[in-house]
Formats: sequence, C-alpha cells, structure tokens
Amino acid sequence: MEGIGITVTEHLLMHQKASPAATGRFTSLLTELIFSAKIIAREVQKAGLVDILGLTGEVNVQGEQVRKLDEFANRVLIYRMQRAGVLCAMASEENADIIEIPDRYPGGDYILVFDPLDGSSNIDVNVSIGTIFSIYRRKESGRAYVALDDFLRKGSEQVAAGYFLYGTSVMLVYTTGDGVHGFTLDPSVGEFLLSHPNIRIPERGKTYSVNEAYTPYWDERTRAVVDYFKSPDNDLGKPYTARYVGSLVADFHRNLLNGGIFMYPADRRDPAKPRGKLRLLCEAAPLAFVVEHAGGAATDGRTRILDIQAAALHERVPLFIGSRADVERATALLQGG
Ligand code: P6P
Repeated sequence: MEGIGITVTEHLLMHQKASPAATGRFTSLLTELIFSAKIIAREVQKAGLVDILGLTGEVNVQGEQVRKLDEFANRVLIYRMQRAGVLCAMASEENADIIEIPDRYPGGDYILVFDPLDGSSNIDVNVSIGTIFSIYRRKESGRAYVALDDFLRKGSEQVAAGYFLYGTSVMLVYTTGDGVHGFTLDPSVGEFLLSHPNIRIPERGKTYSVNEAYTPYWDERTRAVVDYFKSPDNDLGKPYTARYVGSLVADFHRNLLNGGIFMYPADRRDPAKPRGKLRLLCEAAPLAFVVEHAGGAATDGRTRILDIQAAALHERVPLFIGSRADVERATALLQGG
C-alpha cells in the first residue's frame, strides 16, 4: 500500500528470519538502540539552534554544548541499554573500562560496543556525525561475570553491526549478516522506515578519502597508495575524486552507497598512536562487518580487519575500507605489490 513504509521491526521479522541474530531478544536490543538514537538525534539537531544562539557571542557556551553532546549521547546509550534486559555488559569509546549491567536490571547474553557520537567536533559546523555500534554474543552464556575477553574478539564474531547517521536526514544502516539495510527516520511518525534495502557497494569506486595533511608523516608505501588513486594511470584510467568530510560515518556512508575507499593510515605524528587514530572495536570492526556484507572489504593495510583479534579495549588500527577492488589494490601496494 502506497505511503506506508516498512519499519525495522517488520523488516527483521519479515526479511531476516535466516539471521541467527533476528531473535526476539535481538529485536529488543535494536529497538532500544533506535530509541536512544532518536533522543540523540533530537539533541544533535537542537545543537544547530544553540549554534544560532551562539552567534549572540555565547560561542563558549556553544562550544561547551558540543562537548556535552558527546557526554549526553554516551549517557543516553548507557542509561537505556543498561535497562534493556538483553546485555551482559557494554563498552564505549568514551569509557576507559567495561560498563557492567547493575544487578538490579535484568541481564542478557549480548555484548554491545559503541562510539556514541563519532565526529562530534563537526557539530558546530553542521557536518553529519554518527553513532557506531557493534554486537557480540558473550563467550559463555550464563557465566556469572563478564570478563575483558568477552570483548577482545575478532570482528568476524559480531552478530550485528551498524551506525546511525545524523545528517540532512537521520539514517540507520546495519546488518545481522543477512544483507545490509538502510532505514530513514520519518520524523512525522517517529519511525525508521526502509529506504535502502540490500545495499551493495560498487566493486570499484571513483572517490578516495584520506587526510593528505599527514603526507609528511606517512611511509613511502602509504604515499604510493595515495599517489595511485590520484594518478591517471590507475585501474580506473583516471584520477579518483578526493572527498574527505572528517567525519568517519559520513565518509563511510557516501562510499558505501557510491563506491570508493576511505583510508586512515598509520602515521608518525604521535608516537603514542603509531597505528593511527581509529579504534578497532568501536569503529573499524563494525564498519568492516557492514562493508563486507555489502560486498566490500576492509584491512589494516595487511590483515583483514575482521580477522584481527583485539588485544585491548581501545586498540587502534590503520583502516583501508570500501570498494573491494580499491581496498585490495591499496593493500597490495602497502605490501610492496
Ligand atoms: P583527522 C572524528 O574525530 C574522527 O574520529 C573520525 O570521525 C574522522 O574520520 C577522523 O577522526 C578524522 O581525523 O585526523 O583527519 O582529523
């Protein structure tokens, strides 16, 4: 019937029966995540209003407001997901340690890892930002306690992953391993409705995303990769277009729909971060899970992201992610090919 969309819950029930994750408990988890995202979206959009008010010389307040949004998004997700009755623990990009589920709340067997508001420094210039989430089953169901090793997993063990994109529209893109599906929030009914069923990333893109300000800090092979995409003699037969928003979810989402490669290579800028800035568990692994189920690829320049066993909660990895042909080419060049 015209004008009536398919909600996430209907889509899970109707189209993802095959997925091991599409159980009632998983549906509850996703429903709570969606409710959290609606609250975050409302505050992020209000930040624009604060921005206008900020022009009255209260820029500091506006700046404060942006930083508070990171904390606000984190608090909303922790508050809602602790009470969802489906998690045994969670981890946030904003929290140094694992976040337990207090005994007074019902527990479950899922593990949630998230970046509550990735790219939040872009809010005050109205650039899209996002929430990234990753879901595992705990290793031993019913074990009385949750250990760090429940989190130190390979990305291939995820049962679901995805992101919310707070942009011109609010979108949810996720996979349970049974296709990658995009939903757009219809604010008039407050529901995410199916807008991008079965997303497939083009085999080869025309866009490369990387912060070239770091060129002086890259090794020779990394420079060779970026030069390849800028060369008229590459496999595309012409230079790729440069697109770099500085917001991972925005850059990733554009490349997922249109094709392309996003790169955050290792660089020598900060000895404390020799493997680059992005985090394995709450950024690289969930987006790698999404891109592979859309036909794309993701490596750290050598190893498939989903094969990397996390050794620490906030481990950082270089990231080359997007169209399969582009990621394979970049990885081969980084390995001296
Ligand atoms: P740079 C935002 O701070 C973020 O974590 C990602 O969203 C984004 O892709 C990256 O950092 C941008 O980092 O070093 O290019 O400013």
